[in-house]
Amino acid sequence: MTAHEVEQGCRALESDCGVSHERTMSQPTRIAVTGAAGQIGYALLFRIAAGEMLGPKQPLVLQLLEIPPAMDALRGVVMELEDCASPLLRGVVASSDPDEAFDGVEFALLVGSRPRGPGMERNELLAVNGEIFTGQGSSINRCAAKSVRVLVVGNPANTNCLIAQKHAPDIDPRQFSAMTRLDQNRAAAQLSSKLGCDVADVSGLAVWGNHSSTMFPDLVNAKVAGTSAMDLVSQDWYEAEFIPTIQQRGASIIAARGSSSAASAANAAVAHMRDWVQGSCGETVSMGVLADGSYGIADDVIFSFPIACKNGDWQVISDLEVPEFSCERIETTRRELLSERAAVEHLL
Ligand code: NAX
Repeated sequence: MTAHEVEQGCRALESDCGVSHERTMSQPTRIAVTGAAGQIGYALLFRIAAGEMLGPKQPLVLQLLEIPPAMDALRGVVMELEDCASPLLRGVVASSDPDEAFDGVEFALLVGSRPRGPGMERNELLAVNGEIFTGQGSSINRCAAKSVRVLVVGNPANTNCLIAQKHAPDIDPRQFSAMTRLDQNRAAAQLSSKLGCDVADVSGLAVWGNHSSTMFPDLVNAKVAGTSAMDLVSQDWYEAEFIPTIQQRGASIIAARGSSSAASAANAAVAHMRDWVQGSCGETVSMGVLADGSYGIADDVIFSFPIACKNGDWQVISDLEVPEFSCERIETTRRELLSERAAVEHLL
């Protein structure tokens, strides 16, 4: 374990990060991961089992959901988890029954979804995946702990999250989130590479809107070692290179690797949950959450905002600068989310 990882784990014991104390450190926490035999699942499960999400003192039970044709592959993953002999891992449940996988879980990472097939229209993809997330939302409502925190990774993540949330009426909507942390990490890495600075020097950087090619990575409120990022880069680079690079990064990885990002997605999922539970210690993080009227976005959509996490909860960071240029891009991604919402209206 690196010094950084030890430090992250130890954050669970520090009060100034606003740590949630609702979990007792000796009782295993149940964590559901769907699509557990997939690429992201393979990069994610071992990191959770090693304590990178909930800290090095929190025992856990992994409850893994897959579809029946993938149960053999999942059996292999379970054997590998066993072979890690992780002292924190107190049990693994592998199931194709959502009610069994979500039973009593305090965390649910919804990774599994149907990939877009050849010739499949976006609306078809929304509908096919929508059905998965209606069922999983209902199952979470029936079977998970009422305090469950949900992260949707499977695409289209924002709208899948909205569907799951609508089917879990007994769970506080604030406990549902969609992942845009990978986009934020990509943006921080591109900025640090452009400026030749450490990625740790970048702060205040967030991604607004949908996890799609309309997302808006916002440099106006970002700082690099305390200096405004916009004082260090040109508007031209920001508009013509930075924003399109982040918006197209997923596609660039598919083109180069032949399959979509997996390790970096798993890394982002761990960071998203870790910061939500342990606090973001004053840092800005991007999370897709149910729009609450912040920055004038009051639609019933899951929208990524600049967020601060404290005491096991999150708040949209208010009073950020949103100039006309940013407003236009936020409006574009908002409209896309509304059109996705309209396409799945019958599932809500
Ligand atoms: P894989 O195709 O490798 O794995 C998906 C797994 O989900 C498969 O094993 C499949 O059997 C399983 N699955 C399908 N339907 C299921 C269901 N109803 N219940 C349980 N399991 C089910 O995809 P992978 O590379 O792991 O990506 C998973 C999802 O993450 C995709 O939708 C992908 O587009 C999305 N991503 C989201 C990102 C984000 O930032 N939000 C970034 C990475 C990734 O593109």
